[in-house]
Amino acid sequence: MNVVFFTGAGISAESGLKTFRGGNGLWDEYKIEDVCTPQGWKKNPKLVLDFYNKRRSDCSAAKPNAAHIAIGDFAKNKKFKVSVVTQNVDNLHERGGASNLIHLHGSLYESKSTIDPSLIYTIESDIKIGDKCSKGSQLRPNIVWFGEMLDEEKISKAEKLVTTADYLVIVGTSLEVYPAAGIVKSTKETCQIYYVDPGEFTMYLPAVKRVFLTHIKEPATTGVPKVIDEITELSE
Ligand code: BV8
Repeated sequence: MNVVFFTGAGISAESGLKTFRGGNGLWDEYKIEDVCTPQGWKKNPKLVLDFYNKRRSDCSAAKPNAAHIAIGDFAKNKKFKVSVVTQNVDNLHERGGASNLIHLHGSLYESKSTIDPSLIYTIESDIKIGDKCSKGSQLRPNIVWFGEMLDEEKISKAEKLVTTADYLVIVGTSLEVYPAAGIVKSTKETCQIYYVDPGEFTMYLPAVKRVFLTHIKEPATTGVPKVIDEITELSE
C-alpha cells in the first residue's frame, strides 16, 4: 500500500514555526518580494540572509510535533510504503523519523553557490555576507524563491509517487503555490484523499475525485494520527 503525505507550513505550526498566510503569518511580517524572490536577493542580500538565518535558528530550537512523529513511526510499518513530499524547508520531518522525503522548495540547512547551482553545502548555522562557494561567489540559501524553477527531478519524482498513491494525505497547506500544489491533482481515480487542515479546502477537484476526499478539519497533531489509524484499519 502506497501512502503519500503532502505537507505545508501548517504541519509545523504546532512546533511553533510560523505559516505564511492566514493571519499573523510570515507574509504579514515580511514582503515576499523583499525576502523570497531573486529581485529581493539582488536588492538587499543581507535582508534575505537575515530572514532565513532567523527561520533556521527558530527551526533548530523547535521540536517535531505529534504529526511529524506519527508519520515517522508509520513509515516503520512494513505493510505500507510511506513517502513525504513537503513544501517546507524546515527539518522537522527528518527529525520526526520520516525517511523517504522530498523537499520541493529546498532546505534551510543547505546553502548554494550563486554562480554554480550544482555547488550545494550542508549548513547548521548562519550564512553571512562574505561566505563564499569554492569558486569564490557569495553563498545563498538553497531555497526556491518565487519566479525560480523547482528541481525538475524532484517534481517528477513527487508526481510519480502521487500517481501511484493508494492514499494521499494532504496536511497543513493552503495549496496556493504552484507547481507544487498542482502535484496533488495527479492522483489515480481510486486514490483516497485526506485533507488535514482546520482551514477550508479551496482547490478545485473534479467530482469523480472529490467523492474520495475526506476533510479532517483539525490541527495536524490530532488529525494526522487519526488518519493513520483509519488507513491502518482500512488495510486490515
Ligand atoms: C515557478 C520558499 C516557474 C521557501 C516559497 C509570476 C512569476 C513567476 C511565477 C509566478 C508568477 N505568478 C504566479 C507564479 C507561480 C508562483 C506561485 O505559485 N505564486 C502563487 C502565490 C500564486 N510559483 C512560483 O514562482 C514557483 N516557481 O513557478 O517557476 C516560473 C519561473 C519563472 C517565471 C515564471 C514561472 C516557485 C514557488 C516556490 C516559492 N517559494 N517559499 C520558504 O521560504 O519557505 S513558497 C511558500 O508558500 C512556502 O515555500 C510554502 O511551501 C508555500 C505554500 O505555503 P503553505 O505551506 O501552504 O503555507 P500557507 O501559510 O499558505 O498555509 C498554511 C496552511 O496550514 C493553511 O491552510 C492553514 O489553514 C494550515 N494550518 C495552520 N495551522 C495548522 C494548519 N494545518 C494543520 N495544523 C495546524 N495546526
